Amino acid sequence: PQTIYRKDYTAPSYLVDTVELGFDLDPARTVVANRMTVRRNPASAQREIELYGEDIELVSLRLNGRTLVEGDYVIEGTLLRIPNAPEEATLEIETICVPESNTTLSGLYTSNGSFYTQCEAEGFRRITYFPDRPDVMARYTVMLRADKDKYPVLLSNGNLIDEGILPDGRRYALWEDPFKKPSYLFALVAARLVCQEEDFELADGRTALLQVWVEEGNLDKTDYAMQSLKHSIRWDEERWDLELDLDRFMIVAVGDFNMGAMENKGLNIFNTKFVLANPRVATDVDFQGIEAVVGHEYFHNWTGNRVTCRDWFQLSLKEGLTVFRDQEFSADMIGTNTGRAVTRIDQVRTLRQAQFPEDAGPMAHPVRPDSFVEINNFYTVTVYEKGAEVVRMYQTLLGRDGFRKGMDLYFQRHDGQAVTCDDFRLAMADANGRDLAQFERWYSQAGTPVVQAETRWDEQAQTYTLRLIQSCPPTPGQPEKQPFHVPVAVGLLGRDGRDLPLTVDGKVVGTTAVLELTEADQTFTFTNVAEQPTPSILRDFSAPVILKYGYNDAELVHLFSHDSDPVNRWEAGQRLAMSRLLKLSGQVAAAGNADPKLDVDDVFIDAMRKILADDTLDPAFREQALLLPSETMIADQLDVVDPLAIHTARQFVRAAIGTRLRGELEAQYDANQTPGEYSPDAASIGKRALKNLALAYLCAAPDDASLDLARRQFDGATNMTDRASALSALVHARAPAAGDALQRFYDEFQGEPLVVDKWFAMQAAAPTTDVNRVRDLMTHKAFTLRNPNRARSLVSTFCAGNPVGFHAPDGSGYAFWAEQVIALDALNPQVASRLARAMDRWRRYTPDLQARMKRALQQVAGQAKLSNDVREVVGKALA
Ligand code: HT7
Ligand code: ZN
Repeated sequence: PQTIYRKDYTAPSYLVDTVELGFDLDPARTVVANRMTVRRNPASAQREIELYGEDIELVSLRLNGRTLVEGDYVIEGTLLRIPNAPEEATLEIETICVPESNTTLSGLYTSNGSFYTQCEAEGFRRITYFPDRPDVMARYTVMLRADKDKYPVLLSNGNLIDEGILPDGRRYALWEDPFKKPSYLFALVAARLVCQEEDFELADGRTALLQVWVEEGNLDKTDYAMQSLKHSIRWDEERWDLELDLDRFMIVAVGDFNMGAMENKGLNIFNTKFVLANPRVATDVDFQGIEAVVGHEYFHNWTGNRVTCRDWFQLSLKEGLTVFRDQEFSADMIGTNTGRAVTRIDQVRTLRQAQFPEDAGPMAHPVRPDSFVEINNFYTVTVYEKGAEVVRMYQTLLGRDGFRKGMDLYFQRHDGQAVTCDDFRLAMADANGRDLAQFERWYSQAGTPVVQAETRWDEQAQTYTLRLIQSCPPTPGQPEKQPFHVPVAVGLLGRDGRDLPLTVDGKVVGTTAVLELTEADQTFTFTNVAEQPTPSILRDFSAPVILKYGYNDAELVHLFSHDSDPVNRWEAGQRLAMSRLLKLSGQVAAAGNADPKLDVDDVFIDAMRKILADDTLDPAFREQALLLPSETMIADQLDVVDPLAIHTARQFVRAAIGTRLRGELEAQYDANQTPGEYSPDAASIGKRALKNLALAYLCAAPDDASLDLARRQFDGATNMTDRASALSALVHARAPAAGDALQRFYDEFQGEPLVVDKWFAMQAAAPTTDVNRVRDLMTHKAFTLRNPNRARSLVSTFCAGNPVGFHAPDGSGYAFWAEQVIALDALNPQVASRLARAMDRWRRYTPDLQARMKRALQQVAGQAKLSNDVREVVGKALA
């Protein structure tokens, strides 16, 4: 496959002003008529019209009314070229596609018999021939025609101009989008749907019609999505002065979807998982996900749609910025300081769980990649989550007001344009009179920087010096790195646990100083420091780096008990836990079949006890503080990964907490009940989280009383959060009641696809589940590989979320992985290629596992027929 390089970018040869699309929708043969006006781009030296098309049949092509024949145009692969084209032209193109056979879910496809589109990144070319690149922005008019009974709802972007019945009895609808947009934002839906709708008053007094469209039978699950949409609109108005620019904003839920949702202009299409919720079927995490994703897609209307990307290398321009915006939205919706901190802790966890490993593996790439084979492989945690961290660092460096000035200038300069990450950085710099040239390295250099800290208190001089040394490991294609511009937020705790006032460069700076680390090795001095402090470094996780500092247990306990920065308070607990987990997994690995004689010290257990029982702390924070680093995070700290040893060690610590804090856990279980009507507010969610973590710990060292507690919670639960948590506790504890509970759960929820996904996922993740059990589950009548949510719930959860089962010593998990990647690739390369990434870190495992993983990778790589998506991932893994 061909590699595409950022450095090879050239401007489009022709621009498109208007596009008129006519669709005669038929699952077996949809005819698409495309009439567009094009003109030569003065910024391009190229004189040919270049159009892309994929998996579509070209019926006719006319230029200024003249039918072109082969020779007038040339088709090479997906590129159609028209040489010797005039300065301006009207192109008329007729093509045919087959939506019902489109299992890739890219382009126009059917789901449960209805029509949906997904055009990002390069799906529009699967609908018609077009200069399908984000820097070609045009105005669209769309005529939809379809059977009136099967497809009573016909939707597209923008405003509904006309609708009715055609002489032949079919239904038609004419839509016009007043804004020019890139082709990846085009969408249509033709379906039998119902909607919840509302008129909503915007800040400038206009009224917009808001609609949430779902299949019949799901109208009892749309309230939260609608509420989240209204909150999003209000938040964008209040925080950024950004208004909805359309009279109508639609959300449509579809059961077959590759990702979470898509921000098509005025017609957002969502995976049902991020729309449908009520307390019976959705957990607290589901409700939070809906709020975040509804917000995210809505916020794209400005950051992505009004100002879009010049090319796909700039993807983080819209995704990093929009993730940052949705993170801020979720934090503001909670409002309290600890609430904000808990959302921040979640973000740090995601980075460590998924982005740091990506940055250290074969798919490592900069936030703005330099090359790709398949762009769909670059919708990554690096582009999204690390990209959001990069945006957050501007705010940390410039302050909230400075960041806002930068955003205002960005929109002022670039509204209606397709731009680059550099344009965003320059808007930030210019609006604040700052030089942010070095900051560019966050976009161009891959890898997670390591910041090593050393401190010295000089009692005589009353100074405290902090030496920071930064480095960044090599990544594919980037052997050497230059220093980053790193904001390091620092506080100093006195012996009494309180923050000391800070003086830097003779200036009193409050109790948290944002130091700007720009050199490889730099020393900062705090003056007037009258006692030996405990440093709290990288407060609020001020940069996406790995901080190394030789904290001892006493310092960590001090921070864990007192740090005014909740993120670093949590971090101290994670460090205490991680040191124990690493030591214990080493012991297990070294013992082989002998008894490793494990033990957990009182210092750790007492620190956990203190936090658990501290009723002055929010339950949500306590839950985060008590949650151990995941098996993936532990593995990431080790040179040689033995998944079973890690699991055994972590289970041992969980069981130790369950046994030695039994009384406190039971007390918290009782104290954090949420009787009465279910509500997904932050306080109630925090209580349920702490209560259910207490239950999980109690069942980690299962005794009859704890299992009985879980069984009773399962039987009596009035919401899905409590029900699923209890079921999971029973399944993980291998409780005798687990089998019966699983069956009852399935029986009750078999009509709810999203709950059936949970049912599969819970079993796939259980350490007791091996490949045979997964194969068994694949024969269940509810299983299909064709639906991405279902395939992910069982196959991906097992391969990426069940280290013990997946890494079985006989390699059976890897053989299964190879089989499923190959099978899925024939249906849906995007889903297959995400599954393929479960093997990314194969070189870090024990030699025996490594050899087996390599064989499985080679088996996939050796397939004659493989998508570019999967070939790129396995190729890079083996390189
Ligand atoms: N911008 C959207 C990306 C997306 C996507 C990309 C490739 C293939 C399918 C897809 N569905 C959605 C989602 C977002 O970040 O908002
Ligand atoms: Zn996005």
